[in-house]
Amino acid sequence: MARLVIVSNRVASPKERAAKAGGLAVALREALGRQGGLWFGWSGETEVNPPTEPKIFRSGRVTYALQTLDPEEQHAHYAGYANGTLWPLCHYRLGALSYRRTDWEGYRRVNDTFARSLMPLLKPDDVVWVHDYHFIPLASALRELGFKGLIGYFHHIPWPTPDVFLTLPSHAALVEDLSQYDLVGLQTENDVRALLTYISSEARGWIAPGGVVGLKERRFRVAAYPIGIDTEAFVKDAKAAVTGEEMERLHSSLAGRTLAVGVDRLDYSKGLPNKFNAFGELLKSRPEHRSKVTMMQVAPVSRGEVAEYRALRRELEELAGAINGEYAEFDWVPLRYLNRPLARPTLAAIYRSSRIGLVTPLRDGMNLVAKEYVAAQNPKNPGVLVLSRFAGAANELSGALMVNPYDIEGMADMLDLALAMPLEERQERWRANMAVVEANTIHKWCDTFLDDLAHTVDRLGELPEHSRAAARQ
Ligand code: ADQ
Repeated sequence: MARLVIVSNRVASPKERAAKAGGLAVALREALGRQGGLWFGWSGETEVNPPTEPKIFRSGRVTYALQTLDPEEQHAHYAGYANGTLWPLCHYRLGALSYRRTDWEGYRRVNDTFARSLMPLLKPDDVVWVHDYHFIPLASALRELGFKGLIGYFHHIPWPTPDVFLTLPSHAALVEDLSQYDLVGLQTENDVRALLTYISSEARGWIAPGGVVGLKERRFRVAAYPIGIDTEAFVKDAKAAVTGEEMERLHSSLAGRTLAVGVDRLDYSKGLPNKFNAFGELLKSRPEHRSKVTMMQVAPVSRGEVAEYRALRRELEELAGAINGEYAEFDWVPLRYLNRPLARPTLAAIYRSSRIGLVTPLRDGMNLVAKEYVAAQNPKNPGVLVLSRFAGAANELSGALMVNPYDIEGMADMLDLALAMPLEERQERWRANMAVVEANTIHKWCDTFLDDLAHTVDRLGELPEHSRAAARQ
C-alpha cells in the first residue's frame, strides 16, 4: 500500500486528545496511522530567515514535518491572500474581499517554500492529499520540482459560481494550479457544478462523464465528497453527558427554561449578527417567549489578525448587549454569549440539552455543527435543527427547518415553529437527519476520497489513449 502524505495548514499535535481535536484531525490521524504516513504543514511559528528544512518528529506510525515561515511571507499568505482574498471570495462576500498582487505573490512563494521543504521527504509512489484553500498552488510547485505521483486536493469551503469567481484577478492561474492535481474534491454537487461551469465556459476546458476534466494538456477529476463527523464519538459523548456534572450545572442554571444553541467560529460567513437579530425579533414580536427561552451562542474568536473579524466581534458584543439590555429580567439573561472553545463532551451535553440547534451561515462549505447537533440528540426527545439553506449540509439534512439567514422575520417565525413542534414531528425530522449523519461519517468520507484518488488514473484511463498519456505527464 502506498504511503499517505497529508498536507494541511495547521497540523493537529499528536498530544491533542481526541476530545479536543476536531473530527477531521482525528480521521486524518487514523488514516495516517493505518498505513503509516507523513503529516506536513506549518509549524505555527514565524522567524526571519527561517530554516529551509522542516522540524521532524515521530509519533507511532506517523511522521510530522512542520515548516516555519518568514513573518512577512506568512502574513501575505495567511491573512493576505488565503483569508483576505480567497475566504471572502468563496463565501460570496465581495465587499470584504481585498486583492493585492503582493499577497498573491506571497501566497505562491509560500507554496513554493512548502513544496521545496516537502519534496525531499517524498517517495515516488507516495499519495499526497492536500487540504484547503491555503495550498491550491502546491501541486504545481511539487510538479515543477519533479513529483509525478498522485496528488489529491480537498476544498473545505464553497466553490463560487463563475460570475463571482471571475472577480478574482488571478482566477485563471488558480484554476490552472488546480489542474495539477489528479483529483479535486468539493463539498457538494453545487460546488462541482460551479467549478465545471467555469472550466467549460471561461477556461476553454472540456468535461467528460464522471467529472473528468481536460484543461490544456492536463487531465484530472472533480467530484463531490460531502464531509461527515465522527458520529459514533458524538453519540457516545452525548449519552455519557446525561449523567455528567456539566449537564447538571447547565440544567440548574436554566431553571426549567428552553435552550436554543449556536456554535460557530467567530466568522462573518456564519451569519452571527443575523442569528442574534432573529432571536431579538422572536422576543420582540412574540412576547410569550420572554423569560421562557434562553439562547446560548458559543463563538471562539478566530483570525483576530484580520480587520473584518475584529469588527465582527465588536458588532456582536453590541448586539448581545442590546438584546440583553432590552429583554433581560433580574433572574433571566436571554442571550448567553461565550467567546471560548469548549471540549467535545461539553459541546455534546449542550447540544443534547437544546431544543433548537441554530445554524445560520450566509455560506458554508458543509457546516459540521449541524451534523454534530443531530448526532447528540436524545432519540426519545430530539431537538429541532434550524438550518440555513446556504450551508452545504442543507443538501443532506432534509429533516431540518430550512431558513434564509437574510430574512430575519422568517427566521423568527421558524424559531417559533420549532419551539412549538410536537414530539412526533421532531422525531420524524430527526430520524431523517440522523440516517444521513450515520451513513456518511468522517471515516467514510476519508476512505472514499482516498479510494477514488487511488483509482483516478484508471478513470482517466477510460479516455482515449492520447488523453491518458497527457494525464500522466
Ligand atoms: P469551519 O468553518 O470551522 O470549517 P464547521 O464545519 O462548523 O466550520 O466546523 C467547526 C468545528 O469546530 C466543529 O467541529 C465544531 O464542533 C468546532 N467548534 C466550533 N466552535 C467550537 C467551540 N466553541 N468549542 C469547540 N469546538 C468548536 C470548515 C468549513 C466548513 C466545513 C469544515 C469541514 O468552513 O464549511 O464543514 O471546514 O470541511
